[in-house]
Amino acid sequence: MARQRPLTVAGRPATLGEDGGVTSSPEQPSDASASPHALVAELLAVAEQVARAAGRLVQEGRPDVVGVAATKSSAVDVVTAMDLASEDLVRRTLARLRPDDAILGEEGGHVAGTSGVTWVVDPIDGTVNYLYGLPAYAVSVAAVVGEPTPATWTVLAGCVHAPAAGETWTAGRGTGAYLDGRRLAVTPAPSLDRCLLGTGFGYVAERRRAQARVLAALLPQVRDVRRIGAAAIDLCQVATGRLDLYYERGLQPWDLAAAALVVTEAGGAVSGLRGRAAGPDMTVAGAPERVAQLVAMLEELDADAPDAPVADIG
Ligand code: LIP
Repeated sequence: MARQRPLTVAGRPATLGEDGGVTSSPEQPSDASASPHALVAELLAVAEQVARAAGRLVQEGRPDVVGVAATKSSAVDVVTAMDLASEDLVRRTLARLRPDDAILGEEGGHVAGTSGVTWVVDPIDGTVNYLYGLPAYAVSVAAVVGEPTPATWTVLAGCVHAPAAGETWTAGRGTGAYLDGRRLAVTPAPSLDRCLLGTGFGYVAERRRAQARVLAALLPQVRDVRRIGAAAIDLCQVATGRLDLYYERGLQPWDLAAAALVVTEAGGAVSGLRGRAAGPDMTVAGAPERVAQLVAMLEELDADAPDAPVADIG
């Protein structure tokens, strides 16, 4: 990917500290609009505005019968016309509000920018729920700096807006996580056998076989399992205390960007396996001590092993 131009805050040069904090250049005059929190607040306001606008479109424009516009990894991995319309609205709105920023969207890919900020967008997370009229779907919008992949980015602000549920999660780096304005704090972890565990599955048969094996090993060891069908909502439910733990293999940057910040700003942990960051190989979220325990169990189960072809399993 091309090297990004330097980050700017209110038009002035800014630097990203090792802790992920954003600092405006010291030789520049400082004012409120150039402070790190001002940038986070500005990006968060844009994220929420855009997510709400797209959420309105998605919810109010849902036909009684939703058609499938295209398929992706398998015949059941669907794209609806509304996924495309929602992402188009998000892209047009961001281009107007933040014309120098890059955008990475689930349906439209990456468009380069010059500011150092990339918007990572899922126009409908939970598309199959949307298809069936189940309310667990959301628009997810996040602003990141650094290469827009979970291993390298720093997420500055994010919004997960679930219009049918009437719920909106927001988080700004260093400024907390909120559900509809109520500050969130991850609940203290119960023992694993009292944990309500969320997870999800891919759309390809080989992946699902492997995920079923892992789930079969975990299910007897927890309170119960929920499969909500939208990763961004699952992660936000962890931050809200409605799930104790969540893990899933196969998440993409747009599934994760906003919601992972909601979890960490609520005091939770979001991790991958074997010391790696959360990402496509595995994402585990919850209270930090319980995440460490689940990560160890998933490593032991080789939950990130390559999928075996279905024909080889017998
Ligand atoms: C969905 C994820 C979910 C996963 C589904 C699917 P989509 O994203 O949010 O966690 O289990 O298989 O990937 O396809 O609705 O954007």
